Amino acid sequence: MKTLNVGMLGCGFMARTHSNAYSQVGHFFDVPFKPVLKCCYGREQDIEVLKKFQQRWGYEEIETDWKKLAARKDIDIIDVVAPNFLHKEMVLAAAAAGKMIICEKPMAMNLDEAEEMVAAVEKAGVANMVMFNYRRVPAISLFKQIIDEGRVGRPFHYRAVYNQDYTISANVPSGGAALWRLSAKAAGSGVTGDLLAHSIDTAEWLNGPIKKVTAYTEVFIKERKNSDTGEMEKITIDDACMFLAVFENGSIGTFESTRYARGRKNYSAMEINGEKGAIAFNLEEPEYLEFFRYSDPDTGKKVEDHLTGWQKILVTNGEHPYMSKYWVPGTTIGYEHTFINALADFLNSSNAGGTGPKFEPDMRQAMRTQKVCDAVIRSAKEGRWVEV
Ligand code: SOE
Repeated sequence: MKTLNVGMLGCGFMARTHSNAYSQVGHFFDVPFKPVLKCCYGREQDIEVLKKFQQRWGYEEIETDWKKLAARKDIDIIDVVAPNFLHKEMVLAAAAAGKMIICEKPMAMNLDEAEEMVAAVEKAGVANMVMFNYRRVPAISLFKQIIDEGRVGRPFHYRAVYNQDYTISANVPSGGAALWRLSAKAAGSGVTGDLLAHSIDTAEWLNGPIKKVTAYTEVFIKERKNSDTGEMEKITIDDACMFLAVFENGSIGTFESTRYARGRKNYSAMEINGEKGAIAFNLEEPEYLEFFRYSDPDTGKKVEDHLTGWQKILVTNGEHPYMSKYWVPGTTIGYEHTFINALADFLNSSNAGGTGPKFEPDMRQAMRTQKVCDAVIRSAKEGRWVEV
């Protein structure tokens, strides 16, 4: 089996999720590569964190200059898990060096950057993907399967919520290794790029392209202490964002995201309501999918009245997406498995030279989400509907 030498550009939270996926993928899936955790990158000032990360995950080497790592001849795949403002530069360098590329979401700070990245990977002809891991939650994959089987029929409504609560205190600083997500210079946008990007990716995957949006954003805490500089910094990213959407298929949607929803930690939920049925999911109970069957997709015959109601499906059977790769029916898997599933699909895909189907989303497809995010931010700024 071919080895796949991994160069990890980052050593924070997302680097942990991706490193775990490389370590685990061969335990559960047949993949044509044997990943080797070759080298991980971190900034010179984070050297102790980097060393600890290396030891914990078993990387052979460390590097404090990511450009050197991206150019190394013995590296096969570059994994971009650094703060958003570095994604473009890192992807461009990895593409120029002919590496396969995995990039965390949001792929870029804005659409212009995303376009440059797509041009670079396509010119270099390198396999690439953006890590929208939630598509690979088995219950969300089943959500898609049920829609594709025609069991929802004509869709009328789509709604998505992605809420957290970790920035409510004014004492939470911005910047630094952990909280760069609050700083516009490092993150580009707030909840729109960080959380709604997930909701938008899933929504367009399930319900097709969004045609136009109208948005409202809010910044609740206007200034925070930057932990890198020690100075107070003006907060300009969106702390909260709500938008209305019209889909190409004629259905209409609502999207809400905030980091000020007291009690909500990583609450991502979505629901679709159609003529023949409805489906609902929430990430706080990720092993369940709720399905409301109104009528048979083939005959159009309505379900008997006394049997009508929401069905809560425990998505752990071998016939459910991904589940045959894990344990036995009734036993659950978790957050980390969504990254393993995504990596397995990527390594087996035709993009990576495998025999499996084309991997989605690659950077070209993920650029759609960037386009919608940009339209949302523009709409909020200009107070009007924006076509995507
Ligand atoms: C933010 O807190 C965050 O870590 C996101 O950046 C991830 O994409 C999301 O999956 C979990 O929450």
